[in-house]
Amino acid sequence: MGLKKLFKIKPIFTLLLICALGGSYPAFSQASDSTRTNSITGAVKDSATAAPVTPAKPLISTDVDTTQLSWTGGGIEVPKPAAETSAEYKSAGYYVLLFLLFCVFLAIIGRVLRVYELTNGIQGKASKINWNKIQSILFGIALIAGLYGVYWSYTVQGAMSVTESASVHGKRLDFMFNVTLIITTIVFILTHIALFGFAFRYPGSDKRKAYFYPHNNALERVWTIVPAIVLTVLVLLGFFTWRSITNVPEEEQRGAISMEVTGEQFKWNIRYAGDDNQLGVKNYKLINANNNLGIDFKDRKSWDDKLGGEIMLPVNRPVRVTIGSKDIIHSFLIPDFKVQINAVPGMATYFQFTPTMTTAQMREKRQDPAYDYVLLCNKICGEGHYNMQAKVTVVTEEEYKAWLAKQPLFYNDEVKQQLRMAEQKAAKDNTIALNK
Ligand SMILES: [Cu+2]
Repeated sequence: MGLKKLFKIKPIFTLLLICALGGSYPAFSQASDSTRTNSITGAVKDSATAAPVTPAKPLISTDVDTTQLSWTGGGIEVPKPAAETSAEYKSAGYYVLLFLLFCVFLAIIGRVLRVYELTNGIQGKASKINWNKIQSILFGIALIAGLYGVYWSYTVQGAMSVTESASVHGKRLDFMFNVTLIITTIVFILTHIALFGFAFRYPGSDKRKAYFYPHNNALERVWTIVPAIVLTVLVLLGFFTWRSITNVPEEEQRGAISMEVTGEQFKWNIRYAGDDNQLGVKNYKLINANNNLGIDFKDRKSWDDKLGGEIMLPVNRPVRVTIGSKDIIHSFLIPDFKVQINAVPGMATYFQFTPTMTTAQMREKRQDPAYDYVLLCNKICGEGHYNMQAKVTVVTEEEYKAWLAKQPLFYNDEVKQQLRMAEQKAAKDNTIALNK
């Protein structure tokens, strides 16, 4: 297609764009209105006063009457209230259209100014607009706005996303994170001041000629060697920190409280090792309705193993978690302790850590009386992934002991009876076989 033809279809394109944007917006507002009236609070504020209109088909499905549902956060079959997610929702298409419209708007301004300049040229007047100056000012504005944006995101969003760790090794990770953040922030700010600052300070001018400076060995050496040293330090720091977290000496392993967490779609099964601090062996072939984990009860170590409905840990005591999975890969994540490792079917992974703050202390520190540590799955593992979590509570040693004493054994009377029956049946089969 020739360029001239392309220019002819431009106005048509603009018109279509505006129509598409205008056309899509009422549908969005309708969708957010209907979700608001359908929300669990049942508040009918805005639409009650509005004139009754035939609703346009909302882009977001609100077929589920959420007034009839109670959101318990429990089972996966309960749909999430639409109001929580979609009241402010606009699709990516909406923003793309908005961006294109903004570009068209800028192009129109550019054209108008061009016409103004051409008219001036025809009338023999010199151009009054100094584009170089305008661009340099825009660079200056971009620098200040950008630096303010960095400051804002560090102070507002940084405070939300980076929290102080409540475990021993977590403090080391925090230190590493801070060192990296400080170094990269300094480099980021200096290079951007140079980049935008020079463009602002030295705009193009007829009176000045750029100095051609192709090479400087000393400079090359500085900006190669300095980053190489800094990166080496960061990588080695990471390497030794990771080793210290994952390679725990054997006597320290034995001194830690032993427990096991097994992931499955979509929950965590928690097993405490009991008085002997040793977990009984498991075999996936033994998994049945009564033996969810496939514990081998022939192994005496399993007799005192305890079932935990949640994770309860004593403060300042190392705990060694054996992590596994019954079906697919999950990921064991406790954000406050900076603990994360994959839960892999068919192999055990381990994480040893020491909590340093009880739940009560953390609540006080955060000034949030309802705050709880939580174990999450950090691998998107299916439709119920979002709900694959378990409460983690850190208490004093005495409280922990009292709690553990109350937890039920895996090796309970029912299991014992079933094992006895299985044994009797096997003996009977054996005698029948011998008599034949
Ligand atoms: Cu999962």
